[in-house]
Amino acid sequence: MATKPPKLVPQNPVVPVNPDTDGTVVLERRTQKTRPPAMYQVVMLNDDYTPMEFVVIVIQEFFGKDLETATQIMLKIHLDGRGVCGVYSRDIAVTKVDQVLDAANRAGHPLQCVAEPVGS
Ligand code: TYC
Repeated sequence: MATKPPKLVPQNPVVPVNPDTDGTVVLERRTQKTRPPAMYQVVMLNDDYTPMEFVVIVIQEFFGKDLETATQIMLKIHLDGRGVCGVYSRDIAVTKVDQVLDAANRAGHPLQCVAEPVGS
């Protein structure tokens, strides 16, 4: 008759107990887990060909500015080479850029704009 191998009895792992804490575990509460979403500015770039009137209309249409504010932003871009049209969460900013580029392409103007993280 074959002899059975001895049964293996599962053992609890041996964890050394820190005598200072007597095995007590302290869970720390996290004070802040989430950060507000990064914000992106939609920056419009100057060029020599897009009519000023078209830029003013685009800024009013897609960035919700009134005529005076849109004109000021357009002139700033014209003089400085670039200007911020608005600040949004990333998805909204990317959508604004798409809308502007689409409108410019349809009208045959080379107008460019980009979304960039605020503070970069
Ligand atoms: N510089 C253009 C012109 O003189 C006007 C312009 C302004 C073009 C702003 C692009 O983002 C722009 N007609």
